[in-house]
Amino acid sequence: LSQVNLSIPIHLSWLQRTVRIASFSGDLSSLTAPPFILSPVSLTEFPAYWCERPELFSAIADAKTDEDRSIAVLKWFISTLKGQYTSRNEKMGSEKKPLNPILGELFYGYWPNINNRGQTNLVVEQVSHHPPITAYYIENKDKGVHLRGHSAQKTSFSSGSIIVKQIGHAILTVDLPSGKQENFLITLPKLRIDGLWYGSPYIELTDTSFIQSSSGWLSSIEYKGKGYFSGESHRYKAVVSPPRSNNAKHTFEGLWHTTSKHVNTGKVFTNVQGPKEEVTVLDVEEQGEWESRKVWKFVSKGIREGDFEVASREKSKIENEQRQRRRDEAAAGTKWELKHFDYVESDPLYEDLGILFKAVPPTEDAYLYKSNAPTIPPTPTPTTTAE
Ligand code: HCR
Repeated sequence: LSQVNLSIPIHLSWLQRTVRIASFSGDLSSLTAPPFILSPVSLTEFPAYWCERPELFSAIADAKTDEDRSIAVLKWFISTLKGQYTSRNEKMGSEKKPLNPILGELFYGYWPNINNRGQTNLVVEQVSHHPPITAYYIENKDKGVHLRGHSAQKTSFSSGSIIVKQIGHAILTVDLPSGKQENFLITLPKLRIDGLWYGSPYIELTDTSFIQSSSGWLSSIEYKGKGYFSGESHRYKAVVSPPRSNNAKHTFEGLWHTTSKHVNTGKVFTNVQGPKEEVTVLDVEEQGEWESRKVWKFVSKGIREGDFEVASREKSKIENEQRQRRRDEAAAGTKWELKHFDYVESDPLYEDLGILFKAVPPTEDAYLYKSNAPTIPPTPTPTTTAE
């Protein structure tokens, strides 16, 4: 995957085409990208970024008041941004085009219970291929915290950058000691992919995203990256306001990929410079045929080893098999059934919470988890010893 043998003209011709196609179709997943820009990882793995600091996810349950819970959710959310938006640059040198999941692709994983933080499980399913939509459910049952959401993207082009509007939202739910639940509607930031003309894409976040709690507390997060008034990469400012008030009680400011502070007290708020914890998954050989790393095994191997002929041949096999499946379904008059999620046209929690901060759009669809994932990690098969 090194970029050593790349000549500038290749970058330019591909990027010029990218830009033209992207601005027409709004779907980057349908682009045929040159090898140097390919990632060996499928988009179904991305929801794992939500929990690479599992102790911050579980700490949400330990907060004692509505106000503290809203701050704990904001702290966890800001601390996920580095993984979500800069980890390909860190691992592979620049942002890459992830593998475009097949319909029904699955990704299961977990973060083990260490230091009383409880175990957190992850279930991901590709619920649509065109447009690509990924649904996920992350749960720490021991602590009574879960997150459900879905993610799709709409792209456009502006002044040499690709603009990615994230479609979808997430709902985080905490079980309270009173037996009630508190819900948080999380909207997603807009992305700008810069660095295209240098053949070295990277992401900057733009605009504002929100976290609205059912308790009434609202966090508004403004992203002010490089090229904006701050001139510094990955800067944000978040204000947290009490119910029915436009006056911020807390302000947090800093860089989401390193550190930020609580402006009111000067204390450190987030610090993501330490190691994060990748999700644990079954060995690929033990995975089922629909599990992401099994599906893409040979394509990923080809990309990792720089054998793009193999990668492209294996990718075509998967795509042809998928086309045939869709033709068979059409001929039989059947429809692909989702395994772990039920589709709803309108998410009642999005509507109830969105109205409090005038969310745009006022209503959104959702994928509700069926609570039917396999045991993660699988219970070991009892071994019988011969007498
Ligand atoms: C836009 C993007 C695919 C979608 C990726 C998302 C939005 C997925 C949900 C995650 O929670 C957050 C996330 C982070 C990624 O950074 C983002 C990807 C960045 C690039 C990729 C394009 C489809 C590929 C563009 C190809 C070149 C120009 C890099």
